[in-house]
Amino acid sequence: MDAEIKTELSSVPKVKWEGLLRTMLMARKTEERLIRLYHQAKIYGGVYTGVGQEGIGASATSASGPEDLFAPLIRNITVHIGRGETVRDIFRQWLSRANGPTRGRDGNVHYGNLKNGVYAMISHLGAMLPVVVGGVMAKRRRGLDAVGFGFIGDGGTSTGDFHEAINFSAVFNVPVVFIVENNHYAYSTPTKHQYKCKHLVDKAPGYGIEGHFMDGNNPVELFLFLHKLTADMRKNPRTVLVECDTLRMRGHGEHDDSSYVPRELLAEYGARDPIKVTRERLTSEGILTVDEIAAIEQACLAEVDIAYQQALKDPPPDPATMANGVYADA
Ligand SMILES: Cc1ncc(C[n+]2csc(CCOP(=O)(O)OP(=O)(O)O)c2C)c(N)n1
Repeated sequence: MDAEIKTELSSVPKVKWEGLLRTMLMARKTEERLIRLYHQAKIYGGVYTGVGQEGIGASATSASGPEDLFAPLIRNITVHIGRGETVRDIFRQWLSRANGPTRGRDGNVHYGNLKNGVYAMISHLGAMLPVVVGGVMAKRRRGLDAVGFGFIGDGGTSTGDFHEAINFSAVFNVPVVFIVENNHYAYSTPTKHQYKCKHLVDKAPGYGIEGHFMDGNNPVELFLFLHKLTADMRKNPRTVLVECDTLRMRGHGEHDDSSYVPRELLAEYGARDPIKVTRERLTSEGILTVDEIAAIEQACLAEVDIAYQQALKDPPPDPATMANGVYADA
């Protein structure tokens, strides 16, 4: 590792590194519990996780500022956690509780929290990208220092909405980072059937913007990069495409055994698990000790345990309120 990066690492406050690790660990522990709940038939609908991809959302939220806006997708639980959502509310959402973010209504992944600058996603891939571009424009017109983070998968880049959003954003120099999480498969469709270019980031010059290809499983480097990039985008507003290479370590959802993903590929990326990579790097650099990391992990596990026990006890929505919020009040 070169001296320049070493200086950068130690120039970041320790609390930031703790936050990056905590977001990933909290996400992993929460999703491990959600997977179990799914197999116990306690979840209504599917369970879609970001296991193996935690470094991307965690790096982006760690690099973000208070006015920033996020459009996460199904694999970005780290965005919710990194922007301040409680795991108690996340479990309430997945268990369809009346006191959860969507009050036990709508799909379990369709939640957000505007107080945290996180839009609730809808399922149509690409559809949230123009929303985050418009949200950032609106905030900046009010003089607020907002940068946007729009998440999309390799498959989602084939949608018309992706093209329209990135082109519009580029033309108007809206400071939005389009983060492509390239996890090699769109459900069972491999990337060779998705696009013809070598890397998706090769599309950036066609939009007249800069593009960066990053290792999505190296959160330390990704955080440092996004931190620097977004600081610069605040001064010099522009749209940037960042492709993060990663792999989905579970099925598309828990109903899917992902037998179409070669086991060697899973082993290769499993050996570069983002949490493992971060742990090793932060300890070898002397930023955090093994004991400090163990304490963070224990605290996450305890919080997840309390949160899910609480959510299990919380009430489901009252059927009498079924039509509430569907029609405008007279
Ligand atoms: C516009 C649109 N087309 C199809 C779907 C159905 N669909 C849901 S997830 C998915 C695969 C998405 O793959 P990718 O964008 O690579 O994201 P990943 O699931 O790998 O994170 C598809 C085709 C959808 N939700 N929206």
